[in-house]
Amino acid sequence: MNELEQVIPADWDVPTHLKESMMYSLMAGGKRLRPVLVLAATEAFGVDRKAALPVAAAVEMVHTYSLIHDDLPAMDNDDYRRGRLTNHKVYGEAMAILAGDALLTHAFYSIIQSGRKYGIPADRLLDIVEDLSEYAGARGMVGGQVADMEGEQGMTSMSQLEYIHLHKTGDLMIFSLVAGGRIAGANEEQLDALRIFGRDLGLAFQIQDDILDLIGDEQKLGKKTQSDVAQQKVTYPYFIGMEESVAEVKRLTESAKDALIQGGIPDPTRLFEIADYLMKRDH
Ligand code: GRG
Repeated sequence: MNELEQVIPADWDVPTHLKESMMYSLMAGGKRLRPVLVLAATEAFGVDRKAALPVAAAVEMVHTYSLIHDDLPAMDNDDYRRGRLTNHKVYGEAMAILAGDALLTHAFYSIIQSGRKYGIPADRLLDIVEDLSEYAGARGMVGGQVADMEGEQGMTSMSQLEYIHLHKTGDLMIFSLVAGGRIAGANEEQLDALRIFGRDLGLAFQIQDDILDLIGDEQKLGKKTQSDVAQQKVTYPYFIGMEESVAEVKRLTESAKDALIQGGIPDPTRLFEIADYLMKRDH
């Protein structure tokens, strides 16, 4: 996305290694799911997606920061992400932490810029900034990450697992959809519909992740049976089995789509397509 390439203006005086480290992870690819949700939500109201580009870039910056920090030795200690070496493997731990911090901070700048560039009213920007602080922070993604970390040390219940999925993964998706709606001037009922869509979609996305993870593990372990593998990781298939998990992804996708119809979203076609694509994805 061109918008991402230009997030740090050329005339800004930013230390070279910091800029490189930020751009290394930001431009490493990935599905760009969250920006796509912002743009599709704006388009669902017949509004030009251009005005939503800075907010779409902002949510990808927040997502990228979370991946950089998640990969650090103090967290998941991963060597590869998005098909290349993780940020700290290339730039060192200290720079990876700072690149993540800078991406998170810069996301808020990008949102404010959308007001200046495209004339989005200040009250809408205020709501978007408030939402991002909540959905990405302690009550949102960071809280979900902490619950996940703590869950790894002891037994996780089904409701704890749902909390982790909803916050760690779902909240940025809800933010993306609601922000797209806010840019387009959606009313409260429509914003609620986008929230429900995001919640169900986020949960379906994560259950599908669990399913794909299990299939991947099985292929690696060869001889082990599905249930042997499922018993080792506390995931949806662990609690309700593979078949039920697949059915749950379908059920959540349908209820997500239904919320958009009930909530009077003028043209949800693209959002429907995204929901269907996610349900069928194999990576
Ligand atoms: C460090 C505050 C903090 C949070 C980390 C996002 C996250 C929270 C952890 C990443 C680990 C993980 C596998 C999370 C669950 C699903 C998820 C969010 C996967 C990554 O999102 P994708 O699949 O990634 O959209 P791409 O690379 O396609 O953007």
